Amino acid sequence: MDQQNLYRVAGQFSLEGEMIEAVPYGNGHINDTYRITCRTKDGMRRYILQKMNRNVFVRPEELMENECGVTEWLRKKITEQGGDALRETLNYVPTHDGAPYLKEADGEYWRVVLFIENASCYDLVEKDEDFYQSAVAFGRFQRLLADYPADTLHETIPDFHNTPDRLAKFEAALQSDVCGRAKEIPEEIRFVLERRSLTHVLTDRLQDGTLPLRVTHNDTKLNNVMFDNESGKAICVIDLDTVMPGLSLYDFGDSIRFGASTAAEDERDLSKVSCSLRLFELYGKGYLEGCAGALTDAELELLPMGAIVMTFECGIRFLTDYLEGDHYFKIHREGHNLDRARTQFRLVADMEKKLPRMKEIVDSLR
Ligand code: ADP
Ligand code: GN1
Ligand code: MG
Repeated sequence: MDQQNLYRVAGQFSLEGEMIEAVPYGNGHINDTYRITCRTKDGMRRYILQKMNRNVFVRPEELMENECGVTEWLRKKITEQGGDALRETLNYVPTHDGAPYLKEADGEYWRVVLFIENASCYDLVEKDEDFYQSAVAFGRFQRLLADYPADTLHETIPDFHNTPDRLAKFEAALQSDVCGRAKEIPEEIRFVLERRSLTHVLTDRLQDGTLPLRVTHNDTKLNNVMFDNESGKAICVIDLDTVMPGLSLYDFGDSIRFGASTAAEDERDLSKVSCSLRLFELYGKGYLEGCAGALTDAELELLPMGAIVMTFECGIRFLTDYLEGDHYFKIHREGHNLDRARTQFRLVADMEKKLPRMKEIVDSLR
């Protein structure tokens, strides 16, 4: 997107001051994100401008209805508890017409949020303490939304964490093999098919009522939380596109998948990839604290399985996208989704070995 167009789009929102810069920003896999800088009378004002991914979110109006509802709720609770709602949740900036998002003539949808200043986002755990802080933040996020009217939330991506459905989609992609890539990846295919039964572990327990449905974030990777540069505390959970009814195990599991890995999600040297039990324990401790006693015995028991299933599911999704020609996740190199799938499967295999130890750790935290 060229600068002129970015300026034109951003100019339709109620920004303060004169726009002086628009640059691509962040490492998200889904939306097109830009940082906008404006010069004001007394300094600078920055914003995040995002083009919502229409391929992923087919009903952006519903997406924004969810996000406005959830952030309004959070703003109220944060303020009541003496927090700073301008930094501790997302704040949407309206268009000049007072709308929370912009629909362009070409059918694209855009939104603007206040840039959270003096805060950072991490793609890898640099300090153990950060991972612990992110756990407290995601646990607290869930607690703040515990009494949110879940029936008002739209399902922004149907079957998002329906792992058996993810497997079915993988099998369909394998069958069609539109890019002729299946022949290159026999080992990865075998890895998935050998573990079919794993996909049911959480959904079966949801269906039989063992696990409670909650309002969850559903995309709890480390770079979806912002840390205050001064206090080091995780202050704001971002990327609210997938806030929907779900399982606490989705949130816990996805955080472990991304943050407790000893390597990046797209690391090519698989010998570097493993699940750190130290980070698993740290996250578990923070998450239980953040949830403040809300988790049931059944949820606690299944936390380690949650990590395995979510990692497996994510690997299946990356591999499906690879087979289908990389049209879901943004890629930055040839074979990027395959590399990502391989790290996830390496993690699954490692977690399977470490499962008894992971269970002991959770028991020690209860
Ligand atoms: P995606 O769905 O593509 O992951 P995100 O909403 O997570 O998009 O945004 C991508 C990145 O942009 C984040 O990882 C973060 O680095 C940055 N970002 C998003 N919102 C803000 C914000 N309000 N303030 C500062 N940085 C932000
Ligand atoms: C995507 O949007 P982002 O980059 O935070 C994806 C997650 C995956 C993740 C893998 C809406 O997250 O589900 O787990 O990539 N988000 C969506 O890194 O599909
Ligand atoms: Mg994100």
